[in-house]
Amino acid sequence: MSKRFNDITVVIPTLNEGEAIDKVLDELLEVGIPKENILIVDGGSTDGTVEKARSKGIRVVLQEGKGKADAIRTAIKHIKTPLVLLMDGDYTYPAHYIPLLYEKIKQGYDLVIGARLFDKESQGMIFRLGNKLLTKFFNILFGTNLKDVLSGMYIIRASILKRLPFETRSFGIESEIAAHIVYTTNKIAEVPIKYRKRLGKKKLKVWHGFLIVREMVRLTLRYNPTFFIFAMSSLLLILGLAIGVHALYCYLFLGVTNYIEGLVAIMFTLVGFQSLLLAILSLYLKRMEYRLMRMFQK
Ligand SMILES: Nc1nc2c(ncn2[C@@H]2O[C@H](COP(=O)(O)OP(=O)(O)OP(=O)(O)O)[C@@H](O)[C@H]2O)c(=O)[nH]1
Ligand SMILES: [Mg+2]
Repeated sequence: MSKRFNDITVVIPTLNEGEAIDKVLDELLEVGIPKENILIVDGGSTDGTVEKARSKGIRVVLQEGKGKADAIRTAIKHIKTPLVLLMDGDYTYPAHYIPLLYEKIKQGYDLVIGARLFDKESQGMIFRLGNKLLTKFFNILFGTNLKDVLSGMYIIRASILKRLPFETRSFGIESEIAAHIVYTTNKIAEVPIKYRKRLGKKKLKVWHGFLIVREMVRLTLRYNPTFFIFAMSSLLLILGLAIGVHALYCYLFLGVTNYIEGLVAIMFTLVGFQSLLLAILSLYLKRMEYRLMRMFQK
């Protein structure tokens, strides 16, 4: 048998994927993933998912806590290989892309994301648009240029997964992984993959999108606070200048002197300007932290 995938564990979080799990596992075995390197982390399925997987001789563990993030955290305790591939148990991610992702991570990346190419059949319009917008939002917050930060199929180094703070709940876990790597080693690559229509019932609801936005904002506070100081101070500065221009216009052209307005304008402008300097300072601190981290990692 191929020794090729002996250093990787394929982790599949499942919650009632009875319709899909057989096909997902067959496909993995066809690609050459050794049986003992597949791990299912189940969230309490009641539709025979666990039984079906076990009857194929696949290792199944029951997750601690709740949601997909806790399932991944549970998986860590059972992983002995240096690489981990995550994928959904809903037959959306074709296993034959695994060798491509695998080759890519061997080039020295820490995270290789299977970036989904959506079409009309595989995902409804709202979910396609939602995925695009969320990835855009992430790119703005973290200065990245990713195509699909929320993909459920990715290879990551186990050592990094073990160091992850796991502060995100449920479906935001992919953005936490990406944010963590952007601010530690920044070795992320993407490989385009086809995406299929899922079998069985979807767990992700539209409102999860808003939760993911909230998690991304929290991640920014943790990993990229400069962005916040920068945004707030720019807002103050713009507001201060606008009020100032208005006060000046009233004074020069209408002959109205508004002291309060003038005072507010001066205060906003000064505070905004000073915070902007602070933002620049924190940017330099962040850069220093990044350089030091790279030095220690060498
Ligand atoms: N262990 C565990 N797995 C879960 C839980 N919730 C969802 N999953 C699994 O996580 C994977 C992702 O969930 P999906 O419903 O496919 O959500 P999605 O992939 O974001 O969206 P679609 O595939 O487009 O429906 C699937 O394999 C689910 O079975 C959970 O609470 N615990
Ligand atoms: Mg899915």
